[in-house]
Amino acid sequence: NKDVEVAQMKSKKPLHTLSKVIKEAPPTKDFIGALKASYSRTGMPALIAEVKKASPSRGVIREDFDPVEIAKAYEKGGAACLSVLTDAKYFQGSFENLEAIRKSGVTCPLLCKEFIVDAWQLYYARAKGADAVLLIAAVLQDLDIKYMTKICKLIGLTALVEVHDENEMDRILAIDGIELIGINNRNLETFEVDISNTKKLLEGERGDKIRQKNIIVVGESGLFTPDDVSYVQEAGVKAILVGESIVKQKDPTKGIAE
Ligand code: IGP
Repeated sequence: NKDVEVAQMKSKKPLHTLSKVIKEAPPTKDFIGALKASYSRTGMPALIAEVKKASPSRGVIREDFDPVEIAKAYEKGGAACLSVLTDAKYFQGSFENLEAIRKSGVTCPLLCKEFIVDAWQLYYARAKGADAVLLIAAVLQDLDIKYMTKICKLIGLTALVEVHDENEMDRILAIDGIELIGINNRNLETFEVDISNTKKLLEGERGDKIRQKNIIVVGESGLFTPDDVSYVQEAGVKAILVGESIVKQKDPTKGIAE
């Protein structure tokens, strides 16, 4: 349970300690800027490449997992941004991985992939080198999302707000100041993946509203082939978040498998 884990971490690194670290830390990198630059340079959805060792649905994805080597390969392969899993219980990730990648000379903006349930975690992620964080609409109330996106702005973090159904999308579109929305094609309860979910949530009035608000949409999960990428691009995404299909490749500089 995240709340217990966070309470323990909090007692070791209280907010006043983290504030000091953040004050002395270099400024964050422009996550959305990097996505836009990549999209306009290539005409293809910008790649957010995920450093992911394991998942609850797949078990261990890559045995010889070296997070820094994989991050470097992704950057070399043209990723616009990286996503680093920090959750230990389900994904065998860690904040050490995030920190090590930040310190390794990799220059891509970094998304901290964590189940955020407490605003303290935003400060912690920032202190460990994150430029962006994930806020999951399925686990947060509207008020939490409003409050957390404000804190993110204060400390220089970009918030990627994740939705997976129409109801969550409508909730998020009713909140002001959201700049980046991720549509998860994986149902977090059943683990079922269906990439038509991205298309479904971008149709009609929802799509109109997203364009009016200049929100960048990220297609997340279950993208394996160039056809999958074209499909979500046609649906309206300007960025994609890809883990499994690239993390398991012998040469992760190659991007989505041909
Ligand atoms: C990557 P995939 O199918 O390419 O490995 O998926 C990413 O979308 C997925 O890891 C993810 C995720 C999340 C993980 C999306 N939302 C929330 C943990 C928590």
